[in-house]
Amino acid sequence: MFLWGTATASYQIEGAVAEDGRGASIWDTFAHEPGRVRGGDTGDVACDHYHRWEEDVELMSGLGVNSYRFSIAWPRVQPDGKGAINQAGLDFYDRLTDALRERDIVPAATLFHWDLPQPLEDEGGWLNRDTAYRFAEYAAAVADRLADRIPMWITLNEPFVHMVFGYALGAHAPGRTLVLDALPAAHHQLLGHGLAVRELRARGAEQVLITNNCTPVWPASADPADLAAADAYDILHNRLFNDPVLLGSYPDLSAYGVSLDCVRDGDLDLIGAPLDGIGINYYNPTRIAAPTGEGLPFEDAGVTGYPTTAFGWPVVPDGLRELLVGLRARYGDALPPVYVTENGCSQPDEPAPDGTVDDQARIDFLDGHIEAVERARAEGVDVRGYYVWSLLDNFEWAEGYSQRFGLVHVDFPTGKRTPKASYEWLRRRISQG
Ligand code: GCO
Repeated sequence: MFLWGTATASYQIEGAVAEDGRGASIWDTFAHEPGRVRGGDTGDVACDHYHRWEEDVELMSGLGVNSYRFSIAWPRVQPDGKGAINQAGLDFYDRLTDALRERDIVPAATLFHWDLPQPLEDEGGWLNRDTAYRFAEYAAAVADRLADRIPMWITLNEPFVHMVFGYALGAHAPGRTLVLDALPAAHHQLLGHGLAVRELRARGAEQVLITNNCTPVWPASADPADLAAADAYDILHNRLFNDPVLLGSYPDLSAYGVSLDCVRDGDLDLIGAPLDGIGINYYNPTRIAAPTGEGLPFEDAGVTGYPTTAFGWPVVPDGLRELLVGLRARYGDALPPVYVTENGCSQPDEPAPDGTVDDQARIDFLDGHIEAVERARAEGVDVRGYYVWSLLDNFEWAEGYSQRFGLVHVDFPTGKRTPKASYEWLRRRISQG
């Protein structure tokens, strides 16, 4: 059964950050630090999904999706990131899971979508190898409660983005600016993935995946220096996270003067444990040139000549086909079934005087990318699902509420939901199969 879904994440939609025993996450800390988030926005209330979840499930039911990808907030389950389990925190996901199943919507739960419990960050976060073991304990506690009713588990969301924005550049929580010294955060997240796979399997989890953010990498020219820079970026963005989970080995980093000294014997056997699928998040291709200064072995050359989203991201639907076909070419039989676990666009969506939201640009975006998935499937790539980012306009990390990705408009002061034109378009498109 092909899965048509929408995707969200706990800190971006839930709100209720101090309710029912939830502890602080690194995003609670980060968002409350002046200057970190556009407009001083925080996820304190967000879409108030924690209280309005039944309405949101009804919206999904009306959309006709047969799956919903959400994330479980670690700080709701373990406020300290370890030790005692907060049952009230698990109760919320229990209720949500049962409501989804009653409507024949397959729950797809992401265990970590960047809201690390602050006490773990206080001990080094993902720079600390112990965090990987705390993550496995958390995964076990959640699976004890929900593995019998959630068939699809995604351990991590985009470890690349979390490492780069959170630990290398500082644009996201926890706001570290370690540049290449952030690489241990990549390995420890992946180690946590491998340890969690073992715990999930031991509890009968039906499907276990990881979600990686991937991008086709285009060299700025055929100049050897640009080709080499594009290879370097492909290794950092894509292969550093796909190779270990699909091949059980890291790409060769020696040419770049870096090494993953934190890797220990046996780690890659754990990380390379077979998966039932891989989640791929796609937004746009990346064009890379040779560096003009010191530092990183590549430079973003920008993708021009395409329409752009409100975020300024180029809209290149065929990039998704290229990415999917490229993954199959690189990994062959090592590539498990693929789920596009995020694809969407931000647009300047505001309701017209009559209350409607005409987001034709999003309709065009989705139409083009769904067609790209169909072309990839016709070329033999085993794609089994497509999830739109996102069901609701939500907290877009450092951009706060300034970027609207939803199929449903959210008036944040009131929480009022308004399905956009793209909601109705997608409902019809899903009904066509
Ligand atoms: C990501 C995250 C989402 C984002 C979305 C738009 O891919 O960065 O998974 O949380 O909100 O992708 O940037």
